[in-house]
Amino acid sequence: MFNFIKNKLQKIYSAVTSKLASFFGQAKVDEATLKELEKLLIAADTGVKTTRTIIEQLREGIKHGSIKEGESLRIALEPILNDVLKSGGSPNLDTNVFLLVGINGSGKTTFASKLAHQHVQHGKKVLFVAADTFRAAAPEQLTCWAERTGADIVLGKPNQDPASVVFEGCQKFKTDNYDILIIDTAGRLQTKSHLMDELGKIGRVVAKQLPDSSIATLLTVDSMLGQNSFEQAKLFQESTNVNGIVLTKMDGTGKGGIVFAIAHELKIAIAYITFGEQPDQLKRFNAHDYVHELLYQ
Ligand SMILES: Nc1nc2c(ncn2[C@@H]2O[C@H](COP(=O)(O)OP(=O)(O)O)[C@@H](O)[C@H]2O)c(=O)[nH]1
Ligand SMILES: [Mg+2]
Repeated sequence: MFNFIKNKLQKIYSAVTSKLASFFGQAKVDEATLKELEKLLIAADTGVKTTRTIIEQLREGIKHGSIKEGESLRIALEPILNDVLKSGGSPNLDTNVFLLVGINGSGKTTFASKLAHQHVQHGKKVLFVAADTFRAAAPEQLTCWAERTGADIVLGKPNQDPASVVFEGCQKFKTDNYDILIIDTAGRLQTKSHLMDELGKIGRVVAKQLPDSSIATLLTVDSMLGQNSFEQAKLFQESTNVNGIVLTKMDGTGKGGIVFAIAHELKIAIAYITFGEQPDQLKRFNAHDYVHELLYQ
C-alpha cells in the first residue's frame, strides 16, 4: 500500500523535481540561474510573492559565496523551503471534533470519508454530521461513504437549518459515546455575511454542546485551482477560525509549488493532502519530508 501511495505522490513531485535536478547539476550558479529558477517556481504554482522570498535569499547566498554551484544551491534551498512552510505554523490535529469548510467541489465530503476511514481503522467510533442540507444529493453521498467506512451518520432534512443538524449531531455524539465527530458543511458563497453567519452559528453550537472537546476547523482547498483558490480561502479565513488546510486533488496537479504559496501567503498550516478518490488516499502533511522529496527524489 505504501508503494502505491508513493507512486501517486511521485506524480506530484515529478514535474518539478526533474527540472530542479538540472539546476543542481550546474557547475556555476549565477543571476541567470536564479532567473530560470524563478520561472520554474512560478510555473509550479509557488506564487509570485513566495517565489520572490525564496529567490531573494538565494541571491544573498550567491553574494556571500555560500552558493557557487548546483549542489550548494540544493543545500541552501532545503532550510529556505522549510522556513516557508513553517510560516503557516503547525496545526493541532489531536482533536476529536472536525469541522470541515470549503467551497462546493473542493473535496469536503470525500475528505470527511477518508478521515473517518482512518479513524475507524484505528478502532474509533466515528459519527458524521451531514450539515450540507442545501444540495439534495449531499446526504446520499455521505450516507454511502458512511456505509463504506463503517461510520454512523446524522442527516438533516432538505433545507433544514445546518446549525440545528449540527445540534442533533452533537447530542448523538454525547449520548452514544462516539470518539470522533466529523461535520461536513455546505460550501455556499452567495455573500460573505451569509457564510459568516452560517459558520458562526455552527461554531457556537459545537462550542456550547461540546465544551470539553477540542475542535479543528479544516478548510479544503482544491490544489488544481492554483492561485485562484486563494481568494476563496481568504474569505473562509475571515469568516471562521481556520486551524489547518486540506489540500485536495494533489494527484491532478503536477505543480507541487502550491503548498509553499498556501503556507506563506495564507499563513495557515497544511494539515493533510489528498491524492485520489479512494478512502486511503490521504496523508498527514509533513513539511520536512515534502521538501526533502522535492529536492532529493
Ligand atoms: N482526483 C481526485 N478527486 C478528488 C479528490 N478529492 C475529491 N475529489 C473529487 O472531487 C469532486 C468533489 O468532491 P466532494 O468531496 O464532493 O466536494 P465537496 O463539494 O466539497 O463536498 C468529487 O468528484 C470527488 O470525487 C482527490 O484527492 N483527488
Ligand atoms: Mg459535499
